[in-house]
Amino acid sequence: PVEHRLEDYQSPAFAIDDVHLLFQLDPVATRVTSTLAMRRQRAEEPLQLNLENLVVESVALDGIELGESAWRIEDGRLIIEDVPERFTLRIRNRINPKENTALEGLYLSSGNFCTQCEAEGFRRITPFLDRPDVLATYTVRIEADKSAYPVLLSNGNLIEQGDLPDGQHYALWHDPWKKPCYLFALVAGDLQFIEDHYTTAGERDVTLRIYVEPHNIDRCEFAMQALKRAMRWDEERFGLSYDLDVFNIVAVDDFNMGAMENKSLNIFNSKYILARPETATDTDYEGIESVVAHEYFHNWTGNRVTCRDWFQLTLKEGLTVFRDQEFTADMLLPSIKRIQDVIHLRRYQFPEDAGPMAHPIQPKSYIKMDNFYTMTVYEKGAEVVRIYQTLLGREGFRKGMDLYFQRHDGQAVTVDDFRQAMADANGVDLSSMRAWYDQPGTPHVKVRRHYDADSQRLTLDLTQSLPKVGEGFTPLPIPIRLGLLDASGNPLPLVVGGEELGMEYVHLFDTRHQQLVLEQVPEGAVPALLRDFSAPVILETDLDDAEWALLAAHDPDDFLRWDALNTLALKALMEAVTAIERGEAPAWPQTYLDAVGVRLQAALEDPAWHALALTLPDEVTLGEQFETIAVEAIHQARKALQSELAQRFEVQWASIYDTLSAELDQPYTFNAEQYGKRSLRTLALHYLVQTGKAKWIEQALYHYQHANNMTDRFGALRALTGVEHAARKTALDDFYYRFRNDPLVIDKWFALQAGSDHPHTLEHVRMLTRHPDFTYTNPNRVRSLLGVFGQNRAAFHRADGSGYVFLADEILKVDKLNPQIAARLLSPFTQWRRFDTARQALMKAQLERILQVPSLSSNSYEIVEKSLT
Ligand code: DPP
Ligand code: ZN
Repeated sequence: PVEHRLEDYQSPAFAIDDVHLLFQLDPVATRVTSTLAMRRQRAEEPLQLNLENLVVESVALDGIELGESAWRIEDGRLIIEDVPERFTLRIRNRINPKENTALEGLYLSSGNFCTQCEAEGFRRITPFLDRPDVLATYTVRIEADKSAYPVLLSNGNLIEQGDLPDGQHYALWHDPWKKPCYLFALVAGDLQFIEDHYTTAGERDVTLRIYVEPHNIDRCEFAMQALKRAMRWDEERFGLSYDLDVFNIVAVDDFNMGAMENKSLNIFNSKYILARPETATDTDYEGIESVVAHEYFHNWTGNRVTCRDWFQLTLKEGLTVFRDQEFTADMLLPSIKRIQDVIHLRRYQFPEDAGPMAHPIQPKSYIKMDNFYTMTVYEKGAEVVRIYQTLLGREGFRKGMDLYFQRHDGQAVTVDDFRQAMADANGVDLSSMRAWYDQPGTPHVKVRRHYDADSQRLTLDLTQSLPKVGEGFTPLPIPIRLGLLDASGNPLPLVVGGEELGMEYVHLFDTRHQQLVLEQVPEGAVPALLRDFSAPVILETDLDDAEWALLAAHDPDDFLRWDALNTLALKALMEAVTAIERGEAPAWPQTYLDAVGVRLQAALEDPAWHALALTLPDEVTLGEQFETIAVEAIHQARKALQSELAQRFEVQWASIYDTLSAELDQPYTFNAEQYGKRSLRTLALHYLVQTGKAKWIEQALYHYQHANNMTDRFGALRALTGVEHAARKTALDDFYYRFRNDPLVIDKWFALQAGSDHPHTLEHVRMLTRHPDFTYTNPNRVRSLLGVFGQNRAAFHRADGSGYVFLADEILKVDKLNPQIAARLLSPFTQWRRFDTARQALMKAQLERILQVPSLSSNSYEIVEKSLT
């Protein structure tokens, strides 16, 4: 496998200005004719077009057929030595969509044709300069059987359509906007659509359509409304309007990613479009709204301004995730969204950044780009974009965005161009931000306090480090949003250097070490640091439990209050883990139990926040606090605390459950208020079931059976899957038969069992791979069973290693069909060094076994190889 490096970047030797494509669709032998208007940009280089998995039938230069000696195919390239300054190249080639189980390029999903070209799938359609800095206009003619494929779609505007002999028909599409080939899309199939309209600020009437398979036509309305909300929001917040008269979305069942932002023809994993209250949970609704918005927002951040090369991926992804986060915050509740995102970041990105696949948000090298669509590039990338906004303010950030589009519309640019636009628009120097793009790992910020009662000064001794890089790291600009509370929890003004800075300010900590001196600070005051999680760092303070409890009770920042309680829970759990490892029973700190008691009293005042605050940290996040992850002790500690909180507060949980049940006795709507109430009620039910009392298990079964929406039904089912009781099987069987014709819901059924606490989860999952509804060719199904299993700490890491052998076998099966998905499934193995020596050896043995497989994909090879070195 070849490694690609950022430092080797060279601009393309040829430009392609205009592309004409003819598709003669056939499931096993589609013919593609590509006519490219090309221009030499560097002397004395042969023309080299990328290609993969296709058969070239003929090549013609300026209308003249080239003999076999004039071109050759070598190392995934079509090479033509002799070409003039300007020329037209016509290539005919053949592809087999039906055999395409990798789901890159042109493939079939439920018998319909669709495409996925990002990052490097276009080369599986036709030979091309498959790189994002080659921008062209596209005209696409599609020919296909009319009865099997009545709908024919591509990017841009429909120019013409009509019938052809032999039951065939055609459609001609033209996209006036120049784009890189990764944004190309084609869809052909038996689809129906819903239609709506949006009028832009500039009075352009845009026709909006969502295409689905006919049986899903009643599940698209929410996605359509979400799209319209996103279109309006982008105009209001960023002044960005849509730029064509049509915007189409197509939902398909077989899709490697969540969705794809192809110009004016977004293709979605049906998981992020289809929803009805009976089949989709609140979380699903939230996901749909944010992914629809995310892909729409790419029209400006990604499509109009694109990436120079794939090392710049975070330029469009970090920025677009940030934009969709801000959108969801406005649609739902800002503080709830922020807490959710931080939980997610700590759970998935922090471990990645600490493991062997750690990379800067701008990676410096890759073997398969597909492996770098990561939590780091996306979510940490979004945190870095957020830092600009924190430093420049919303208005300053908007000025930077405006300048970015003014300068770079129609170009393929770099993260440095983005940073320069932010800096120039605000007249500031942002060069130190480069450090966030160049270094892997989560920064640590250590805070030590010195209080001098006589001078009323509180000195904060700040130290930053970057353990992943070590001593030689370059300091990062870390904005610390801070406030101060007095000993009774009242906010105090901040005074620094004699200057009154208000009740909150952002301190920029941008060196290895700094002292921040707060003045006029009374005895017992507590600093509130990193409000709103103002930077993606690990904060190590010297606050004691009582101080965290004070913050948990009184800090005005919703995020920090949540984080304070979460910190108390983590500390309690860490002590419990240590106790369990010593063979002792855990003792729960009174400060923490009291803090929970206080929260329970107030829970109904703000259900959404309390649902988050009263959920214990997950096992992975807890494991990250330790050098060596003690699988059993962590699992036991968390279960023990859950059952402690369940029993101790049973009365409170029951009362919350009853009150919310009465309030929720109304038709389902997806809105922030109901969402919050449902979350808290489900959490209460979980705790009640954890008491182990038969009456609560029966209540959960009743809750399951009488739910009028999927959020409630699934919440109850989840509570039941962890228990050893007949109700578990009753509910799981019922769920399966009720929804057996609904793949997205059956995915939930698989996922629930794969993620279960049940002691026999491995056996269940093994059985489920033989279930008639399990298939290795559908990514959603594979992720639901095998992906979720790999994330299940207790089941995957069984001490005898049987979980490892099982998953490795399964990954090898997937790797033959779909390397991208296989490589993702490997991620739990990459953490092998974090476990005890026995588990390390068992995991490593599986990685080595995988590496020995001669036909291993380069996707999987890259992950395994990097994990072992
Ligand atoms: N479809 C992926 C996303 O939108 C890659 N562009 O993030
Ligand atoms: Zn994206």
